[in-house]
Amino acid sequence: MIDIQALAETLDNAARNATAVAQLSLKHEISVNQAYEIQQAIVDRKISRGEQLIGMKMGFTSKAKAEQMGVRELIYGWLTDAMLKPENSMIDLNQFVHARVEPELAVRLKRPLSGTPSAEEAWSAVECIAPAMEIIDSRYENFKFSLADVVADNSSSSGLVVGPWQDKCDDPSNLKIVLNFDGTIMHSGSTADVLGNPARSIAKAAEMLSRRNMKLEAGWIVLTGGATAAEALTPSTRVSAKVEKLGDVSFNTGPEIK
Ligand code: OOG
Ligand code: MG
Repeated sequence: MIDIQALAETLDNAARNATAVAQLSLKHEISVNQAYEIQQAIVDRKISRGEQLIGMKMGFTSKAKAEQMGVRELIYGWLTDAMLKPENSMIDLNQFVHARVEPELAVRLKRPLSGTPSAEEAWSAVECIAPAMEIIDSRYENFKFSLADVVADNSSSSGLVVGPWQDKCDDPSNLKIVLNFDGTIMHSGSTADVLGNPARSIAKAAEMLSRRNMKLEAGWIVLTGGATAAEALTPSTRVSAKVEKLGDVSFNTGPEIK
């Protein structure tokens, strides 16, 4: 037997104190289902502190990410308003354990989505799209985890920065996407690297939520998943991502870390 609430508290406190903890799987046998219950309990704690749900993120939708982290299953995690950082803001790295950043396509939904939609159906529920970056921060030592560990840890969700929202294009399946640090390309790829088409990631998100009796809601943001490997954030760096046809999104990191 595992104590869902106690494990949620451990991970929630690790995030709040920016202090790494040991992987849960080293001491406990946790199923993926139980890991999603721990994840839910963490979000419930955030909501009881006044945070609001703004959407969700998909993870391991690209080969580059799956290979970097050694997890091949699709995962999801929750996004709250406290995680949304303004574009061009200065982000203090002291609030994280060992944050990384990855370039993603963000979408906002105009209507709910549930069941097992096709990629086309999923794309038709999208209102607008934006270039985005996700800041991920595993609460586990050395950024190492099993599938159940990372799911329990809200799939490493920590922050997101979203560029200008704009009308969706007809076909999001092959847009070049680049991550820059101080103008130097760190990683580049294509939206095609996200399950062949980021619309498929949205469809999968609906499907995964349906299995847990939930659905994607109108107005939610969905981060469709890192198109490239993630890069560790460094102090005093101008970080930006560019998505073909959609433009740039940027932020700066603060001058020093603990
Ligand atoms: C888990 C989160 C994966 C993505 O976009 O693939 C993810 C991690 O890499 O720590 O957000
Ligand atoms: Mg991501």
